[in-house]
Amino acid sequence: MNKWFLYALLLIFAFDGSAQNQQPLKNVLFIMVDDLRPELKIYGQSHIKSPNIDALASEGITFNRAYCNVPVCGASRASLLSGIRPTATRFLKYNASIDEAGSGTQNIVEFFNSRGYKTISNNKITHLKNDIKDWDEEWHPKDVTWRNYQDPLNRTLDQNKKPAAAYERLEIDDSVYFDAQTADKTIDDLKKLKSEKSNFFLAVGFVKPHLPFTAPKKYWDLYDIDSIQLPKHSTFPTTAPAIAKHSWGELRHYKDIPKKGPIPEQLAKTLIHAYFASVSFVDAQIGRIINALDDLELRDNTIVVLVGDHGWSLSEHGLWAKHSNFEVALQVPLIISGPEFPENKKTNSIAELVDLYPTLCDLTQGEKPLHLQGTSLINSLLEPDKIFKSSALARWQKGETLIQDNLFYTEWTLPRNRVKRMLYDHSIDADETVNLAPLDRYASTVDDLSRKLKTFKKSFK
Ligand SMILES: [Ca+2]
Repeated sequence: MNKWFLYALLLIFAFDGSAQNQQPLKNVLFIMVDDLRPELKIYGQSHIKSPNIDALASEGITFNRAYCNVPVCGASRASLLSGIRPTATRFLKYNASIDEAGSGTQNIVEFFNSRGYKTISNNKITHLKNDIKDWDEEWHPKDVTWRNYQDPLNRTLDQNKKPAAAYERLEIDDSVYFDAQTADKTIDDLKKLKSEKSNFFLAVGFVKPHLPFTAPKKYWDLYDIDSIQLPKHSTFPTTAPAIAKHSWGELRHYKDIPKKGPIPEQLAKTLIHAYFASVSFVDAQIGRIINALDDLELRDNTIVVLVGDHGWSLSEHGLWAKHSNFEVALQVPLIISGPEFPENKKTNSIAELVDLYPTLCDLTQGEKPLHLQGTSLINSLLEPDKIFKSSALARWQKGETLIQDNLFYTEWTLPRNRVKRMLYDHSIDADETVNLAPLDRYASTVDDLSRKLKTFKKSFK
């Protein structure tokens, strides 16, 4: 069938529910990777070795500009899965619950259940276990603690609630770690789903490269630590407001990480090495699942989504971990591959994680629930060379970031009506090193962005 004819059909199905009985429904394999920043070859960074993610990108559309709506695990996932944006009173913390979406919302699992799909969650999709009660099946690998250390000392420390290592490099089989077990379970599911002929929404949550960076040694060996460089700008911008800074307590919790001040250079390089190894480990597991999908001949009827829950600082701005309004904490990798989309394409049109739910409604020919606050990305999938969306809105605690084309504007409204602001123009300063907000010549730009931010906020409740 002619490719353009297929695109036209997909558009008709997307906007005309009456067509839904005329074509088999698409399955969805939804892969979420915890704390995966878009430091991947496909994003122009060459030192990460992720051949399986690269291959998936070559079979679909890569979003060069995808952003989370809140840079912390639980809140980001609850927002994505409910299709509702975070506000000052909703989706604030790592352990946010989808129940904060309030009544009258149909979460994405209910959406797929109502349409006869089999819905399965393998490991970390919601941050809290059983936060969504609607899955046909929710599965988690088992260990004494969630950190899943294998080194005996780390295990003992962790079980006694004492800080253990931030990374682990053991000559050990992949299968001892949760992510390999999650891939095993997912491959078994695909086989069953194929034989049952069920339509499925199969959600797979990998937990690396979240801390601690535990990856078998063979993945560390893919990298030469001497070739690992610290980011060009590893200090906090002197022009940025202090409120933009945080003390990255998430990393400092671990053994041998300084409780105050910067991380010594060699340790910083080791942590970056460990993060890379963890990404390569997860990449291998993703490859196993995609291979199974191909081997089972399910690919022609399955949409594959690969996404991270938020970004991560590896010492950019002198910061580590998530929890900030800098782009490095907000940007996520996003790849969508489906039988009817162009292959090996990238789009510069903006995407937000809150857009995924309406996108999956369109891609599976379902009517979008009225409560959804994002916008379907279907146009970007069909015509990746065009810009359909040029803004995004994210928040971290009291800081709200409006991304408008190349401008990244953050505003904090504090007690006694004090306002702190931060502005970066990515066309001249992609690393966000000089805060332009205090400069007179940017006063009208700041006013304009501040107005747009307030208008954007008024567009949803
Ligand atoms: Ca996360």
